[in-house]
Amino acid sequence: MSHQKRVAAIHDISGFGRCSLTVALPILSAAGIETAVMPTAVLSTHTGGFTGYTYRDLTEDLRPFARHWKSLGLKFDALYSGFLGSFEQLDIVGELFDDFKEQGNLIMVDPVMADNGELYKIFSPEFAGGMRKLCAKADIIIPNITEASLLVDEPYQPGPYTESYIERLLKKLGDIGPRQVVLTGTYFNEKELGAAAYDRETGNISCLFADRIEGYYHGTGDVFGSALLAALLNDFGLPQAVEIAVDYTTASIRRTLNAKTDIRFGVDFENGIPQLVKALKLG
Ligand code: PXL
Repeated sequence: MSHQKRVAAIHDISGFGRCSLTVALPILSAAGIETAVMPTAVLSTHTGGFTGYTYRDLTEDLRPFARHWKSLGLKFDALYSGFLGSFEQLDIVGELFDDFKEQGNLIMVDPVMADNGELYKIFSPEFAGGMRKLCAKADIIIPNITEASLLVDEPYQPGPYTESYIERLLKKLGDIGPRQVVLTGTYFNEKELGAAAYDRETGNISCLFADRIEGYYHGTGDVFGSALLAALLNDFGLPQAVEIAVDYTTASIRRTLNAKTDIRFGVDFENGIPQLVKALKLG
């Protein structure tokens, strides 16, 4: 058996609403991965659809956290960043990547900042430029189509998309620097929705779809990203890892739809963990 993989997950922790660390930690742990967390902020809920949430910024703690980890000689098989609340946090996480990058480890950036054609309210339009710089340090980035448009500085286009549009977007995203790009929210017709994956080294592009489920569910990007990383660290190739993550995310959305849960409350990824563990050939 190979050594147990270790990840550093760098996201906020939103107490309620199933996103960021409350999603990444259980999914990665269930996949057998030791998960260290660096909380960038503590909120009472995520910012998508709730008002009156608390927000405790932890920017000041990030460099001392990294320094302490470094002093312990810790090494990570992957560093996974998600929601970051300010330019300063982008800079600090960029430094952290420089400090913990090693040959063979994986830096995954989810450039959380926008969806459905709109930047999240707490960000200024300039934020996209800062996120682009962070993406340049990544081995793999996993934007949705809105984030992708911001990263390549093009106007957002609503779908359905053509294959040539998606291919061009993937290549432009690859030009930012990462070896691999996974574009979520890709669809060529109204019946299906999934993700497109591009490997710059091989030039391979693959698309994985599932039946589209109506409605907008919160936190699905974090469920997807965590499952994708879990599969990559369990030695699945990119297309297979994307397939596992698409299937797991879709099943989580379907359970949530069936339960008629408030879409702000996040998706029921918990009851899919046994299937995810099986798909990862761990159980
Ligand atoms: O899931 C993305 C996310 C993470 N963390 C916070 C958020 C969001 C999206 O809105 O608000 C605090």
